[in-house]
Amino acid sequence: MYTTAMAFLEALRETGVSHLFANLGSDHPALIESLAEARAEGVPMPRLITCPNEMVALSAAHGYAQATGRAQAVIVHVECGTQALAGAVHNAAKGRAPVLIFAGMSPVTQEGELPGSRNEFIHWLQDVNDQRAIVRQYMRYDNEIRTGVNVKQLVYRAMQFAKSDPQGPVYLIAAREVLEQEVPRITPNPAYWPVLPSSPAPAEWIEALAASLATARRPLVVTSYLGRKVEAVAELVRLCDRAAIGVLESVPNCVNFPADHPMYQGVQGNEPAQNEALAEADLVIVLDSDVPWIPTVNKPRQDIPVFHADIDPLKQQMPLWQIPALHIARADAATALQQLNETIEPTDITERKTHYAAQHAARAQELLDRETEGSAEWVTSRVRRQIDRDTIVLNEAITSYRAIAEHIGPRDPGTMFTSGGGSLGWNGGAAIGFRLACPEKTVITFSGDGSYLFSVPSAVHWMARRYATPFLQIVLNNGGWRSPRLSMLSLHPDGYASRSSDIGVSFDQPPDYSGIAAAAGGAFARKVARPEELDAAIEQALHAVRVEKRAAVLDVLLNVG
Ligand SMILES: Cc1ncc(C[n+]2csc(CCOP(=O)(O)OP(=O)(O)O)c2C)c(N)n1
Ligand SMILES: [Mg+2]
Repeated sequence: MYTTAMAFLEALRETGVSHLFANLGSDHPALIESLAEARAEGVPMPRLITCPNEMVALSAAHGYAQATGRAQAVIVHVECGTQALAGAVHNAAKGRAPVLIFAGMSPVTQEGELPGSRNEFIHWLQDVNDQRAIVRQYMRYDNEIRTGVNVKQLVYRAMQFAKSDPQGPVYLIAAREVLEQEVPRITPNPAYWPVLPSSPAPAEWIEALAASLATARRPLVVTSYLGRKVEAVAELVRLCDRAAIGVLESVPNCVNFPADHPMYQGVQGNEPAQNEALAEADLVIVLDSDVPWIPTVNKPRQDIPVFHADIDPLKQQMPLWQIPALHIARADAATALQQLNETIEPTDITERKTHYAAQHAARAQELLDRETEGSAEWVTSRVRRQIDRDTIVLNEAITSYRAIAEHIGPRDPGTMFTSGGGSLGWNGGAAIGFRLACPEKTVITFSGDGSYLFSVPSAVHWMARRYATPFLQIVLNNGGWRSPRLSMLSLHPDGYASRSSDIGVSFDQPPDYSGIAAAAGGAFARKVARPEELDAAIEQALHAVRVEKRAAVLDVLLNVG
Protein backbone atom coordinates (compact mmCIF):
# COMPACT_ATOMS: atom_id res chain seq x y z
CA MET A 1 0.00 0.00 0.00
CA TYR A 2 1.35 3.45 -0.93
CA THR A 3 0.49 5.95 1.82
CA THR A 4 1.04 9.59 2.68
CA ALA A 5 3.75 8.41 5.09
CA MET A 6 5.62 6.63 2.29
CA ALA A 7 5.33 9.66 -0.01
CA PHE A 8 6.51 11.92 2.85
CA LEU A 9 9.60 9.76 3.46
CA GLU A 10 10.34 9.67 -0.28
CA ALA A 11 10.10 13.46 -0.44
CA LEU A 12 12.59 13.76 2.42
CA ARG A 13 14.98 11.44 0.61
CA GLU A 14 14.51 13.40 -2.63
CA THR A 15 15.40 16.65 -0.87
CA GLY A 16 18.68 15.24 0.42
CA VAL A 17 17.73 14.04 3.90
CA SER A 18 19.96 11.14 4.95
CA HIS A 19 19.09 11.03 8.68
CA LEU A 20 15.83 11.07 10.63
CA PHE A 21 16.58 12.11 14.22
CA ALA A 22 13.51 10.52 15.73
CA ASN A 23 11.64 10.20 18.97
CA LEU A 24 8.61 8.08 18.16
CA GLY A 25 5.05 7.79 19.47
CA SER A 26 1.45 6.79 18.78
CA ASP A 27 1.26 9.31 15.90
CA HIS A 28 3.89 7.45 13.87
CA PRO A 29 2.61 3.92 13.00
CA ALA A 30 2.37 4.78 9.29
CA LEU A 31 5.95 6.11 9.26
CA ILE A 32 7.31 3.10 11.15
CA GLU A 33 5.45 0.73 8.80
CA SER A 34 6.66 2.55 5.67
CA LEU A 35 10.27 2.51 6.85
CA ALA A 36 10.04 -1.22 7.62
CA GLU A 37 8.43 -1.88 4.24
CA ALA A 38 11.14 0.08 2.42
CA ARG A 39 13.84 -1.85 4.27
CA ALA A 40 12.18 -5.20 3.46
CA GLU A 41 11.87 -4.21 -0.21
CA GLY A 42 15.42 -2.85 -0.43
CA VAL A 43 14.22 0.71 -1.14
CA PRO A 44 16.75 3.29 0.12
CA MET A 45 15.41 5.57 2.84
CA PRO A 46 16.98 8.03 5.29
CA ARG A 47 18.53 6.33 8.31
CA LEU A 48 16.50 6.51 11.51
CA ILE A 49 18.56 7.61 14.51
CA THR A 50 16.81 6.88 17.81
CA CYS A 51 17.05 9.94 20.04
CA PRO A 52 15.94 9.37 23.66
CA ASN A 53 15.48 13.12 24.06
CA GLU A 54 14.02 15.59 21.54
CA MET A 55 16.33 18.49 22.37
CA VAL A 56 19.26 16.20 21.67
CA ALA A 57 17.60 15.15 18.38
CA LEU A 58 17.25 18.72 17.15
CA SER A 59 20.72 19.67 18.39
CA ALA A 60 22.11 16.70 16.40
CA ALA A 61 20.31 17.84 13.25
CA HIS A 62 21.58 21.36 13.94
CA GLY A 63 25.16 20.07 14.25
CA TYR A 64 24.78 18.00 11.09
CA ALA A 65 23.65 21.09 9.17
CA GLN A 66 26.54 23.15 10.58
CA ALA A 67 29.02 20.48 9.49
CA THR A 68 27.68 19.96 5.98
CA GLY A 69 25.17 22.70 5.10
CA ARG A 70 22.66 19.88 4.56
CA ALA A 71 19.21 19.91 6.16
CA GLN A 72 18.15 16.76 8.01
CA ALA A 73 14.78 15.79 9.49
CA VAL A 74 13.70 15.59 13.11
CA ILE A 75 10.63 13.49 13.89
CA VAL A 76 8.87 14.09 17.18
CA HIS A 77 5.69 13.02 18.92
CA VAL A 78 2.68 15.36 18.69
CA GLU A 79 2.60 18.50 20.84
CA CYS A 80 4.50 16.88 23.75
CA GLY A 81 7.51 16.01 21.61
CA THR A 82 7.33 19.47 20.05
CA GLN A 83 7.55 21.01 23.53
CA ALA A 84 10.42 18.69 24.41
CA LEU A 85 12.45 20.13 21.50
CA ALA A 86 12.84 22.88 24.05
CA GLY A 87 15.61 25.43 23.60
CA ALA A 88 17.04 23.59 20.57
CA VAL A 89 14.25 25.33 18.62
CA HIS A 90 15.66 28.68 19.67
CA ASN A 91 19.23 27.62 18.78
CA ALA A 92 18.32 26.34 15.31
CA ALA A 93 16.33 29.51 14.60
CA LYS A 94 18.91 31.99 15.91
CA GLY A 95 21.77 29.97 14.42
CA ARG A 96 19.93 29.90 11.04
CA ALA A 97 20.28 26.12 10.76
CA PRO A 98 18.27 24.44 8.00
CA VAL A 99 16.26 21.54 9.42
CA LEU A 100 12.82 20.05 8.81
CA ILE A 101 10.89 19.18 11.95
CA PHE A 102 7.91 16.88 11.63
CA ALA A 103 5.41 16.10 14.37
CA GLY A 104 2.34 13.92 14.12
CA MET A 105 -1.00 15.01 15.55
CA SER A 106 -3.55 13.12 17.56
CA PRO A 107 -6.08 11.35 15.34
CA VAL A 108 -8.89 13.68 14.24
CA THR A 109 -11.68 11.04 14.34
CA GLN A 110 -12.88 8.99 17.32
CA GLU A 111 -15.44 6.48 16.00
CA GLY A 112 -13.27 4.55 13.55
CA GLU A 113 -14.43 6.67 10.62
CA LEU A 114 -10.98 6.47 9.00
CA PRO A 115 -7.94 4.20 9.30
CA GLY A 116 -5.84 5.59 12.15
CA SER A 117 -8.82 6.79 14.21
CA ARG A 118 -8.38 7.12 17.99
CA ASN A 119 -7.74 3.86 19.84
CA GLU A 120 -5.64 4.93 22.86
CA PHE A 121 -6.68 7.13 25.81
CA ILE A 122 -3.75 9.42 25.23
CA HIS A 123 -5.23 10.64 21.93
CA TRP A 124 -7.74 12.80 23.83
CA LEU A 125 -5.04 14.28 26.04
CA GLN A 126 -2.47 14.99 23.32
CA ASP A 127 -4.73 17.24 21.26
CA VAL A 128 -4.30 21.02 21.45
CA ASN A 129 -6.00 23.91 19.70
CA ASP A 130 -3.00 25.10 17.74
CA GLN A 131 -0.04 22.73 17.77
CA ARG A 132 1.93 24.81 15.28
CA ALA A 133 1.70 27.85 17.56
CA ILE A 134 4.12 26.17 19.98
CA VAL A 135 7.05 26.83 17.63
CA ARG A 136 5.67 29.11 14.90
CA GLN A 137 7.59 32.25 15.83
CA TYR A 138 10.89 30.39 15.41
CA MET A 139 10.07 28.78 12.06
CA ARG A 140 10.78 29.98 8.50
CA TYR A 141 7.65 28.09 7.45
CA ASP A 142 5.04 25.91 9.11
CA ASN A 143 2.09 24.01 7.75
CA GLU A 144 -0.24 21.09 8.31
CA ILE A 145 -0.28 18.26 5.79
CA ARG A 146 -4.07 17.93 5.42
CA THR A 147 -4.04 15.31 2.65
CA GLY A 148 -1.51 12.97 1.15
CA VAL A 149 -2.19 13.95 -2.44
CA ASN A 150 0.20 16.91 -2.31
CA VAL A 151 2.46 15.93 0.59
CA LYS A 152 5.55 15.98 -1.61
CA GLN A 153 4.85 19.52 -2.75
CA LEU A 154 4.61 20.64 0.90
CA VAL A 155 7.89 18.95 1.83
CA TYR A 156 9.64 20.55 -1.15
CA ARG A 157 8.19 23.95 -0.22
CA ALA A 158 9.20 23.61 3.42
CA MET A 159 12.73 22.63 2.40
CA GLN A 160 12.90 25.58 0.00
CA PHE A 161 12.31 27.90 2.96
CA ALA A 162 14.72 25.98 5.22
CA LYS A 163 17.57 26.15 2.70
CA SER A 164 17.12 29.61 1.16
CA ASP A 165 18.78 32.54 2.96
CA PRO A 166 18.23 33.38 5.72
CA GLN A 167 18.09 29.65 6.44
CA GLY A 168 16.36 28.10 9.44
CA PRO A 169 14.03 25.45 10.79
CA VAL A 170 10.62 24.57 9.32
CA TYR A 171 7.78 22.63 10.91
CA LEU A 172 5.21 20.27 9.40
CA ILE A 173 2.47 18.34 11.16
CA ALA A 174 -0.01 15.69 10.04
CA ALA A 175 -2.82 13.76 11.71
CA ARG A 176 -2.54 9.99 12.02
CA GLU A 177 -5.38 9.38 9.54
CA VAL A 178 -3.65 11.55 6.94
CA LEU A 179 -0.40 9.61 7.32
CA GLU A 180 -2.31 6.32 6.92
CA GLN A 181 -4.20 7.55 3.84
CA GLU A 182 -3.66 5.52 0.68
CA VAL A 183 -2.68 7.91 -2.10
CA PRO A 184 -1.80 7.69 -5.77
CA ARG A 185 1.93 7.79 -6.43
CA ILE A 186 2.80 11.30 -7.53
CA THR A 187 6.12 12.51 -8.85
CA PRO A 188 6.28 16.31 -8.91
CA ASN A 189 9.62 17.64 -10.11
CA PRO A 190 11.59 18.97 -7.09
CA ALA A 191 13.46 21.30 -9.47
CA TYR A 192 10.41 23.60 -9.32
CA TRP A 193 11.21 24.31 -5.66
CA PRO A 194 14.84 25.42 -6.00
CA VAL A 195 16.93 26.92 -3.24
CA LEU A 196 16.98 30.61 -4.11
CA PRO A 197 20.34 31.84 -5.39
CA SER A 198 22.52 33.99 -3.13
CA SER A 199 22.23 37.70 -3.78
CA PRO A 200 25.18 39.87 -4.76
CA ALA A 201 25.62 43.30 -3.16
CA PRO A 202 24.27 46.24 -5.18
CA ALA A 203 26.94 47.93 -7.34
CA GLU A 204 26.51 51.25 -5.43
CA TRP A 205 27.31 49.52 -2.13
CA ILE A 206 30.47 47.98 -3.57
CA GLU A 207 31.59 51.22 -5.20
CA ALA A 208 30.98 53.37 -2.11
CA LEU A 209 32.88 50.89 0.04
CA ALA A 210 35.78 50.64 -2.44
CA ALA A 211 36.04 54.46 -2.38
CA SER A 212 36.04 54.56 1.45
CA LEU A 213 38.66 51.80 1.58
CA ALA A 214 40.99 53.79 -0.68
CA THR A 215 41.29 56.60 1.86
CA ALA A 216 40.78 54.85 5.22
CA ARG A 217 43.63 54.54 7.69
CA ARG A 218 42.11 51.91 10.00
CA PRO A 219 39.50 49.90 8.08
CA LEU A 220 38.06 47.06 10.14
CA VAL A 221 35.77 44.13 9.29
CA VAL A 222 33.53 42.97 12.15
CA THR A 223 31.96 39.57 11.57
CA SER A 224 30.28 36.68 13.39
CA TYR A 225 29.12 34.10 10.85
CA LEU A 226 30.41 34.77 7.33
CA GLY A 227 32.47 31.56 7.74
CA ARG A 228 29.29 29.49 7.46
CA LYS A 229 30.41 29.37 3.85
CA VAL A 230 34.07 28.42 3.58
CA GLU A 231 34.39 30.31 0.26
CA ALA A 232 33.65 33.55 2.13
CA VAL A 233 36.70 33.04 4.36
CA ALA A 234 38.99 32.62 1.36
CA GLU A 235 37.57 35.80 -0.21
CA LEU A 236 38.03 37.74 3.03
CA VAL A 237 41.65 36.56 3.29
CA ARG A 238 42.22 37.67 -0.30
CA LEU A 239 40.72 41.08 0.41
CA CYS A 240 42.69 41.60 3.61
CA ASP A 241 45.94 40.53 1.95
CA ARG A 242 45.40 43.08 -0.81
CA ALA A 243 43.85 45.93 1.17
CA ALA A 244 45.25 45.47 4.71
CA ILE A 245 41.95 45.46 6.59
CA GLY A 246 41.82 44.34 10.22
CA VAL A 247 39.35 41.60 11.14
CA LEU A 248 37.58 41.48 14.49
CA GLU A 249 35.28 38.57 15.31
CA SER A 250 32.33 39.50 17.48
CA VAL A 251 30.76 36.53 19.31
CA PRO A 252 31.71 34.31 16.37
CA ASN A 253 29.72 31.15 15.79
CA CYS A 254 32.13 29.70 13.24
CA VAL A 255 35.67 30.35 11.96
CA ASN A 256 35.53 33.55 9.93
CA PHE A 257 39.23 34.24 9.45
CA PRO A 258 42.47 32.36 10.19
CA ALA A 259 43.57 33.25 13.72
CA ASP A 260 47.23 33.27 12.68
CA HIS A 261 46.75 35.82 9.88
CA PRO A 262 48.55 39.10 10.68
CA MET A 263 45.38 41.12 9.97
CA TYR A 264 43.43 39.14 12.62
CA GLN A 265 42.55 41.29 15.62
CA GLY A 266 40.87 38.72 17.87
CA VAL A 267 37.50 38.02 19.41
CA GLN A 268 35.17 40.23 21.40
CA GLY A 269 32.35 38.96 23.55
CA ASN A 270 30.87 40.11 26.83
CA GLU A 271 33.96 41.73 28.31
CA PRO A 272 33.03 45.04 29.94
CA ALA A 273 35.62 47.09 28.08
CA GLN A 274 36.05 49.04 24.88
CA ASN A 275 37.71 46.97 22.16
CA GLU A 276 40.82 48.78 20.94
CA ALA A 277 40.58 47.80 17.27
CA LEU A 278 36.96 48.95 17.17
CA ALA A 279 37.80 52.21 18.95
CA GLU A 280 40.52 53.19 16.49
CA ALA A 281 38.69 52.14 13.31
CA ASP A 282 37.87 54.92 10.85
CA LEU A 283 35.84 52.62 8.59
CA VAL A 284 33.82 49.67 9.88
CA ILE A 285 32.46 46.93 7.61
CA VAL A 286 29.96 44.69 9.40
CA LEU A 287 29.65 41.44 7.46
CA ASP A 288 27.17 38.84 8.74
CA SER A 289 26.80 39.68 12.40
CA ASP A 290 23.89 39.69 14.83
CA VAL A 291 25.78 41.53 17.58
CA PRO A 292 28.74 43.42 16.09
CA TRP A 293 29.22 45.26 19.41
CA ILE A 294 27.32 46.10 22.59
CA PRO A 295 26.74 49.89 22.48
CA THR A 296 26.47 50.37 26.26
CA VAL A 297 30.02 49.06 26.72
CA ASN A 298 31.85 49.11 23.42
CA LYS A 299 31.31 50.77 20.05
CA PRO A 300 33.00 52.40 17.06
CA ARG A 301 33.54 56.17 16.79
CA GLN A 302 30.42 58.12 15.86
CA ASP A 303 31.87 60.08 12.94
CA ILE A 304 33.00 57.18 10.79
CA PRO A 305 31.32 55.38 7.89
CA VAL A 306 29.76 52.00 8.75
CA PHE A 307 28.91 49.57 5.96
CA HIS A 308 26.70 46.56 6.60
CA ALA A 309 26.17 43.50 4.41
CA ASP A 310 24.30 40.50 5.72
CA ILE A 311 22.17 37.57 4.57
CA ASP A 312 19.64 38.95 7.08
CA PRO A 313 20.27 42.70 7.37
CA LEU A 314 16.81 43.48 8.78
CA LYS A 315 17.28 40.87 11.54
CA GLN A 316 13.72 39.80 10.98
CA GLN A 317 13.56 37.74 14.17
CA MET A 318 14.79 40.56 16.40
CA PRO A 319 12.25 43.09 17.65
CA LEU A 320 15.01 45.60 18.52
CA TRP A 321 18.01 46.01 16.24
CA GLN A 322 19.94 48.89 14.72
CA ILE A 323 23.53 49.86 13.99
CA PRO A 324 24.63 53.27 12.66
CA ALA A 325 25.18 52.07 9.08
CA LEU A 326 24.24 54.30 6.16
CA HIS A 327 25.17 51.68 3.57
CA ILE A 328 23.20 48.46 4.00
CA ALA A 329 23.04 45.50 1.63
CA ARG A 330 21.17 42.23 1.70
CA ALA A 331 23.90 40.09 0.25
CA ASP A 332 25.78 36.84 0.47
CA ALA A 333 29.15 37.63 2.07
CA ALA A 334 31.17 35.37 -0.24
CA THR A 335 29.66 37.04 -3.29
CA ALA A 336 30.00 40.57 -1.90
CA LEU A 337 33.65 39.97 -0.99
CA GLN A 338 34.36 38.56 -4.42
CA GLN A 339 32.77 41.68 -5.94
CA LEU A 340 34.97 43.87 -3.74
CA ASN A 341 38.06 41.91 -4.72
CA GLU A 342 37.26 42.56 -8.34
CA THR A 343 36.60 46.27 -7.75
CA ILE A 344 39.28 47.64 -5.43
CA GLU A 345 42.26 49.42 -6.99
CA PRO A 346 45.76 49.01 -5.59
CA THR A 347 46.57 51.75 -3.04
CA ASP A 348 49.46 52.26 -0.64
CA ILE A 349 48.58 50.04 2.32
CA THR A 350 52.02 49.80 3.92
CA GLU A 351 51.23 51.86 7.01
CA ARG A 352 48.00 50.10 7.95
CA LYS A 353 49.44 46.68 7.17
CA THR A 354 52.38 47.34 9.51
CA HIS A 355 50.05 48.67 12.19
CA TYR A 356 47.65 45.72 12.15
CA ALA A 357 50.49 43.19 11.97
CA ALA A 358 52.12 44.81 15.02
CA GLN A 359 48.82 44.73 16.94
CA HIS A 360 48.39 41.09 15.96
CA ALA A 361 51.86 40.17 17.22
CA ALA A 362 51.34 42.02 20.51
CA ARG A 363 48.04 40.21 20.98
CA ALA A 364 49.68 36.82 20.35
CA GLN A 365 52.05 37.52 23.24
CA GLU A 366 49.19 38.69 25.46
CA LEU A 367 47.33 35.44 24.79
CA LEU A 368 50.32 33.38 25.91
CA ASP A 369 50.53 35.48 29.08
CA ARG A 370 46.89 34.65 29.87
CA GLU A 371 47.49 30.88 29.83
CA THR A 372 48.11 30.66 33.56
CA GLU A 373 47.76 27.30 35.26
CA GLY A 374 44.21 26.38 36.22
CA SER A 375 42.54 28.93 33.93
CA ALA A 376 40.19 28.08 31.05
CA GLU A 377 42.80 29.65 28.76
CA TRP A 378 45.39 27.23 30.08
CA VAL A 379 43.13 24.15 29.74
CA THR A 380 42.44 25.19 26.14
CA SER A 381 46.13 25.65 25.43
CA ARG A 382 46.88 22.13 26.70
CA VAL A 383 44.19 20.70 24.40
CA ARG A 384 45.52 22.80 21.50
CA ARG A 385 48.91 21.13 21.86
CA GLN A 386 47.39 17.69 21.29
CA ILE A 387 45.03 18.28 18.36
CA ASP A 388 45.60 18.28 14.63
CA ARG A 389 43.89 20.12 11.79
CA ASP A 390 41.33 17.30 11.42
CA THR A 391 39.67 18.37 14.66
CA ILE A 392 36.38 20.20 15.06
CA VAL A 393 35.86 22.14 18.29
CA LEU A 394 32.35 22.89 19.56
CA ASN A 395 32.28 25.73 22.04
CA GLU A 396 29.52 26.10 24.64
CA ALA A 397 31.77 27.31 27.42
CA ILE A 398 29.71 30.41 28.39
CA THR A 399 31.98 32.65 30.50
CA SER A 400 34.90 30.94 28.74
CA TYR A 401 33.53 31.30 25.15
CA ARG A 402 36.19 33.83 24.27
CA ALA A 403 38.97 31.92 26.01
CA ILE A 404 38.22 28.80 23.96
CA ALA A 405 37.92 30.69 20.67
CA GLU A 406 41.13 32.66 21.19
CA HIS A 407 43.27 29.94 22.72
CA ILE A 408 42.37 27.23 20.24
CA GLY A 409 43.07 29.89 17.61
CA PRO A 410 41.53 28.02 14.67
CA ARG A 411 43.18 28.50 11.30
CA ASP A 412 40.83 26.60 9.01
CA PRO A 413 37.20 27.42 8.25
CA GLY A 414 34.75 24.81 9.48
CA THR A 415 36.82 23.75 12.49
CA MET A 416 35.08 25.61 15.32
CA PHE A 417 31.42 26.31 16.07
CA THR A 418 29.03 27.61 18.69
CA SER A 419 25.25 27.12 18.60
CA GLY A 420 24.65 30.66 17.35
CA GLY A 421 21.89 30.93 19.95
CA GLY A 422 21.60 31.21 23.70
CA SER A 423 19.69 28.17 24.89
CA LEU A 424 22.18 26.01 26.71
CA GLY A 425 22.65 22.31 26.03
CA TRP A 426 23.46 22.28 22.29
CA ASN A 427 26.98 20.83 22.61
CA GLY A 428 26.24 17.14 23.28
CA GLY A 429 23.61 16.53 20.60
CA ALA A 430 25.54 18.72 18.18
CA ALA A 431 28.65 16.56 18.69
CA ILE A 432 26.64 13.49 17.66
CA GLY A 433 25.47 15.32 14.52
CA PHE A 434 29.01 16.44 13.68
CA ARG A 435 30.39 12.93 14.15
CA LEU A 436 27.67 11.39 11.97
CA ALA A 437 28.46 13.98 9.30
CA CYS A 438 32.27 13.76 9.58
CA PRO A 439 33.26 10.30 10.83
CA GLU A 440 36.92 10.97 9.98
CA LYS A 441 37.18 14.03 12.24
CA THR A 442 37.97 14.27 15.93
CA VAL A 443 35.17 16.22 17.62
CA ILE A 444 35.85 18.00 20.92
CA THR A 445 33.30 20.00 22.89
CA PHE A 446 34.08 22.53 25.58
CA SER A 447 31.19 23.21 27.93
CA GLY A 448 30.63 24.68 31.32
CA ASP A 449 29.54 22.35 34.10
CA GLY A 450 26.12 23.98 33.71
CA SER A 451 25.91 23.55 29.94
CA TYR A 452 27.05 19.92 30.31
CA LEU A 453 24.02 19.19 32.49
CA PHE A 454 21.75 21.15 30.12
CA SER A 455 22.90 18.91 27.22
CA VAL A 456 21.14 15.79 28.64
CA PRO A 457 24.37 13.77 28.85
CA SER A 458 22.60 10.48 29.62
CA ALA A 459 20.78 10.55 26.25
CA VAL A 460 23.83 11.89 24.39
CA HIS A 461 26.21 9.23 25.67
CA TRP A 462 23.76 6.42 25.06
CA MET A 463 23.62 7.65 21.43
CA ALA A 464 27.40 8.06 21.19
CA ARG A 465 27.85 4.34 21.87
CA ARG A 466 24.78 3.13 19.96
CA TYR A 467 25.74 5.02 16.79
CA ALA A 468 29.53 4.78 17.14
CA THR A 469 29.95 8.55 17.25
CA PRO A 470 32.63 9.01 19.93
CA PHE A 471 33.79 12.50 20.82
CA LEU A 472 35.68 14.20 23.63
CA GLN A 473 33.70 16.41 25.98
CA ILE A 474 35.62 18.75 28.26
CA VAL A 475 33.64 20.04 31.21
CA LEU A 476 35.08 23.27 32.58
CA ASN A 477 34.12 22.79 36.19
CA ASN A 478 33.90 26.11 38.03
CA GLY A 479 31.44 24.96 40.68
CA GLY A 480 28.21 25.96 38.94
CA TRP A 481 26.82 28.92 37.00
CA ARG A 482 29.34 31.74 36.93
CA SER A 483 27.50 33.72 34.27
CA PRO A 484 24.36 34.74 36.25
CA ARG A 485 26.65 35.91 39.03
CA LEU A 486 28.58 38.16 36.61
CA SER A 487 25.28 39.50 35.22
CA MET A 488 24.14 40.36 38.74
CA LEU A 489 27.45 42.08 39.53
CA SER A 490 27.24 44.18 36.36
CA LEU A 491 24.04 45.79 37.70
CA HIS A 492 24.51 45.46 41.48
CA PRO A 493 28.28 45.55 42.03
CA ASP A 494 27.98 46.51 45.72
CA GLY A 495 24.60 45.04 46.66
CA TYR A 496 23.62 42.34 49.10
CA ALA A 497 24.03 39.63 46.50
CA SER A 498 27.62 40.71 45.79
CA ARG A 499 28.48 39.91 49.42
CA SER A 500 26.49 36.70 49.61
CA SER A 501 28.07 33.29 49.15
CA ASP A 502 24.69 31.69 48.44
CA ILE A 503 22.80 33.23 45.53
CA GLY A 504 21.56 29.97 44.00
CA VAL A 505 24.25 29.42 41.36
CA SER A 506 26.47 26.85 43.05
CA PHE A 507 26.47 23.11 42.24
CA ASP A 508 27.83 22.12 45.61
CA GLN A 509 27.73 19.07 46.07
CA PRO A 510 28.65 18.51 42.41
CA PRO A 511 27.50 15.48 40.45
CA ASP A 512 30.05 13.06 39.00
CA TYR A 513 29.92 14.65 35.53
CA SER A 514 32.06 12.13 33.66
CA GLY A 515 30.52 9.24 35.62
CA ILE A 516 27.13 10.07 34.09
CA ALA A 517 28.61 9.46 30.61
CA ALA A 518 30.34 6.27 31.74
CA ALA A 519 27.07 4.90 33.12
CA ALA A 520 25.03 5.90 30.07
CA GLY A 521 27.40 4.91 27.28
CA GLY A 522 30.58 3.38 28.62
CA ALA A 523 32.50 6.61 28.11
CA PHE A 524 36.10 7.07 29.25
CA ALA A 525 35.61 9.15 32.40
CA ARG A 526 38.20 11.16 34.27
CA LYS A 527 38.14 13.89 36.86
CA VAL A 528 41.14 16.22 36.64
CA ALA A 529 41.61 17.93 39.98
CA ARG A 530 45.32 18.77 39.78
CA PRO A 531 47.04 20.69 36.94
CA GLU A 532 49.81 18.14 36.53
CA GLU A 533 47.23 15.47 35.65
CA LEU A 534 45.77 17.33 32.68
CA ASP A 535 48.16 16.48 29.82
CA ALA A 536 48.03 12.74 30.44
CA ALA A 537 44.25 12.85 30.86
CA ILE A 538 43.83 14.62 27.50
CA GLU A 539 46.14 12.09 25.85
CA GLN A 540 44.24 9.12 27.27
CA ALA A 541 40.87 10.65 26.44
CA LEU A 542 41.91 11.29 22.82
CA HIS A 543 43.20 7.72 22.63
CA ALA A 544 39.82 6.47 23.84
CA VAL A 545 38.03 8.53 21.17
CA ARG A 546 40.37 7.88 18.24
CA VAL A 547 41.56 4.34 18.88
CA GLU A 548 39.09 2.64 21.22
CA LYS A 549 36.23 4.47 19.49
CA ARG A 550 34.44 5.42 22.68
CA ALA A 551 33.42 8.82 23.95
CA ALA A 552 35.39 10.51 26.69
CA VAL A 553 34.46 13.10 29.29
CA LEU A 554 37.07 15.06 31.22
CA ASP A 555 35.77 16.91 34.27
CA VAL A 556 38.42 19.61 34.66
CA LEU A 557 38.43 21.59 37.88
CA LEU A 558 39.18 25.24 37.14
CA ASN A 559 41.06 27.52 39.43
CA VAL A 560 38.23 29.94 40.29
CA GLY A 561 39.80 32.96 41.87
C1 LIG B 1 18.17 26.88 28.58
C2 LIG B 1 18.84 27.98 29.34
N1 LIG B 1 18.57 28.13 30.65
C3 LIG B 1 19.16 29.12 31.35
C4 LIG B 1 20.05 29.98 30.76
C5 LIG B 1 20.66 31.13 31.56
N2 LIG B 1 22.10 30.92 31.75
C6 LIG B 1 23.00 31.57 30.99
S1 LIG B 1 24.57 31.18 31.37
C7 LIG B 1 24.08 30.13 32.59
C8 LIG B 1 25.08 29.37 33.40
C9 LIG B 1 25.89 28.42 32.60
O1 LIG B 1 26.73 27.69 33.44
P1 LIG B 1 28.03 27.02 32.91
O2 LIG B 1 27.74 26.29 31.66
O3 LIG B 1 28.62 26.24 34.02
O4 LIG B 1 28.97 28.25 32.50
P2 LIG B 1 29.64 29.36 33.47
O5 LIG B 1 28.66 30.47 33.57
O6 LIG B 1 29.92 28.73 34.78
O7 LIG B 1 30.86 29.76 32.71
C10 LIG B 1 22.69 30.10 32.69
C11 LIG B 1 21.96 29.28 33.67
C12 LIG B 1 20.27 29.80 29.37
N3 LIG B 1 21.06 30.60 28.68
N4 LIG B 1 19.68 28.78 28.69
MG1 LIG C 1 30.07 26.71 35.32
